[in-house]
Amino acid sequence: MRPNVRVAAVTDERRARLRVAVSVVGALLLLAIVAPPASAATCSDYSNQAAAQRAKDTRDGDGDGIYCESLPCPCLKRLFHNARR
Ligand SMILES: [Ca+2]
Repeated sequence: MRPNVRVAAVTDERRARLRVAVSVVGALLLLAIVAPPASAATCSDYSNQAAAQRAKDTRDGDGDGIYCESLPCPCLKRLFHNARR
């Protein structure tokens, strides 16, 4: 009887380790999906709107395709809008 109890304990321990491993992998996958890309910049990384527009790596809050609208010119806003029309 003793060997069977020992085998059962080892199996439970392996299951517990497997659950932990699956949980860790799941958490890492969730982070990879939810986390913003590491290369994302902020508007403060650029000295003017044109530079931010060329890079296109900042967040465009209103989704109009024009990045960092509050930055000073030179600007590419006009060129961008003319190109879309
Ligand atoms: Ca915008």
